[in-house]
Amino acid sequence: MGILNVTPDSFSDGGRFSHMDQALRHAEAMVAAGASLIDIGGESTRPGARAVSVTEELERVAPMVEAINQRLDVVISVDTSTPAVMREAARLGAGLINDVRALERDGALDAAADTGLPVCLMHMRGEPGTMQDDPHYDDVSAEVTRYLEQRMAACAAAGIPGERVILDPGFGFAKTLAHNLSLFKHMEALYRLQRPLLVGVSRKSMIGLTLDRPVGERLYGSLALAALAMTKGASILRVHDVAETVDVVRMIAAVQHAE
Ligand code: 9MG
Repeated sequence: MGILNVTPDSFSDGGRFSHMDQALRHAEAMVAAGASLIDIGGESTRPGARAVSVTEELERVAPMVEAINQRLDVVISVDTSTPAVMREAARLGAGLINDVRALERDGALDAAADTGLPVCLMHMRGEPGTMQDDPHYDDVSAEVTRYLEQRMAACAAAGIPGERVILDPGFGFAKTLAHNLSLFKHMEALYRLQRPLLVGVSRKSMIGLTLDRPVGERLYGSLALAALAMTKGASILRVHDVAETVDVVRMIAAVQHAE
């Protein structure tokens, strides 16, 4: 899964079309490099990020979903917690709803159910603006697993069957470095829920803090975690560096399929 962020200032001025063009070219490059999904997000979920209005988010995401759907043979994932964005993206051709709030927003369960699309439920506590303010867990793997199990139950009650659900432990969301490393080490705890796992660690601070690297120097750390996530059973890797990650995935798959 290649990441395509349509950032706050991208479409807010006269540069709208050139920025859209740039984003499209980036999506094309990721597909050419082997991405089978493109995750389009119009709201930053970085720690401390500001909230965006529904209108702003729709204006950023909808044209990209439409343009990519018309031009590229790829599954479009829409990274949103906003019911109106889910509905509009589905109408325009999105194939997956990726919600870092696990459909907890008012109306999100019903909107996702109405689209009939698969959903990725991610673990987070609180909101991106404050989620890193002293997060605490007694047993991070057990608590993340329990939360995702509860959200699957909420989905089932809203008419989203288990077969349409992908789970994500939410690395970097309301977790310290120690929480992230422990959660990664014990990722197998999530197998109990018997759903595909999506892992997003690309360029994240757990790599920066462990290796003491700025964001531009986290490729090798990201690839190491991508490889480890695959061997731990992850089905989808959400990444910035698609070509490099595809080599890792292909190499591991070749060994896994050998006699
Ligand atoms: C939008 N977004 C940012 N990080 C993410 C992650 O780790 N997983 C998912 N599903 N979405 C993410």
